[in-house]
Amino acid sequence: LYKVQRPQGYQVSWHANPAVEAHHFGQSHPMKPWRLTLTKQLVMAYGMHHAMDLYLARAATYEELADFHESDYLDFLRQVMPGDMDRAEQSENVVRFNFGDDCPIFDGLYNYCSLYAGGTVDAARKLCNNQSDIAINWSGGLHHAKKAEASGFCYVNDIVLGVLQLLRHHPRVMYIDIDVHHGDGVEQAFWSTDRVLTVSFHKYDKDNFFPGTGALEDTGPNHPLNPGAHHSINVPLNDGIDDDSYIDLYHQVIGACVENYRPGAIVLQCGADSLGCDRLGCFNLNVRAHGACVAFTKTFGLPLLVVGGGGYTPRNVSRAWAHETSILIDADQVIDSTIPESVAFRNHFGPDYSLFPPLSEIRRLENKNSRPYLEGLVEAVHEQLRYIKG
Ligand code: ZL4
Ligand code: CA
Ligand code: ZN
Repeated sequence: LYKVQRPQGYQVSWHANPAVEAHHFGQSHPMKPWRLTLTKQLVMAYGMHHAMDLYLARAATYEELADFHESDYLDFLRQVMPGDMDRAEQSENVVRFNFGDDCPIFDGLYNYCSLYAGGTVDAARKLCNNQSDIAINWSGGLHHAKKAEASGFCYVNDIVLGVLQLLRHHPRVMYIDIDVHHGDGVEQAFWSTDRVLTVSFHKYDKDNFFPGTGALEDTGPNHPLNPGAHHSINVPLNDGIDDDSYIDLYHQVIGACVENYRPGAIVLQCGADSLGCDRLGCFNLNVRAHGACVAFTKTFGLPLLVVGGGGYTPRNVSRAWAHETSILIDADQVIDSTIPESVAFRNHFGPDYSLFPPLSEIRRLENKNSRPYLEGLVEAVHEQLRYIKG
């Protein structure tokens, strides 16, 4: 075990319920809650749990879920059973609420949803009570869920619930999403308000990449008197973006957003499907570059709610989230890049047993984001920020 010194001056809290990890979306479904087990094993093998306050996440109550979701939808979510997908009397709701291959009905579905949502709500409340400065829920980050619809492996939008908690104490909250997919559910939930600035970086290809939204031009409601106008920021990217371009872009976009909007708290969705070698993703980031975004976000010293999200190559998801945990507790400089001998499931990390395998080399992808294209994105975002004053 490695000795990690508790950093002086700020508290990091970890919110998780191991019951989340045991749920299965079904044979060959890309979403594997088991990646959370792997993450936790790494974090513990490095001794990072000694430097955080550990909380067992409660299940969010029905009423808490109803802060965002419609009761018709929650009632269905609460009572469906595996098999209902093919049961005639349920077929209307299965279609209406968008259940199917992406969002299957599996054993314990409502339990799964209420536990990951409970973690994010708890985390947000710890930040509001000043009992935590940085609160982490790697099981959250399910950014596609709508108020009455499941979408893209997401059923309950824990991020929206967390932001709603933070809005009770902070006039302005900024949401940042580095998942390879567009954070459409969060954007939509806060589309018409200037109290939340949403920023998503994602692969954008309207007809060929899920969910097909998040164009640069989609900046909020078009009516200038709608307070939400200009308060959605979209950074649409092409395949193969590399470490240096992404970090540079992130610094330029997020630096300017924080400076102009002056949020009271930040919510960061750390979807790990933006890493190279992801089963569904098409970016070419290494673990260090993904982590550099987390590190930069932390430099503002604002209350920070960190959630997970996508990530479909479990060994790399756990590497990224363990590395990011070490950044958040200020221990990234003291932990060994070789994965500890003591870690459970260590075979998953071979043959290199490194926290930082060369993901960008393993599946070489041409960077289809030219310098001028990226410069144009930064220019457009800076232009948009001229309308925003916090
Ligand atoms: C799968 O193998 O692009 C689901 C989904 C289930 C198992 C057996 C069924 C086989 C890939 C994906 C048929 C599956 C067909 N199984 C799925 C338009 C689509 C309609 C559904 O990271 N088919 C939909 C959603 C995306 C679509 C991405 C990202 C979530 C997040 C946050 C959500 N949906 C085409 C796909 C498989 C499957 C294999 C799959 N689904 C890949 N991409 C999608 O942003 C957590
Ligand atoms: Ca995103
Ligand atoms: Zn994703």
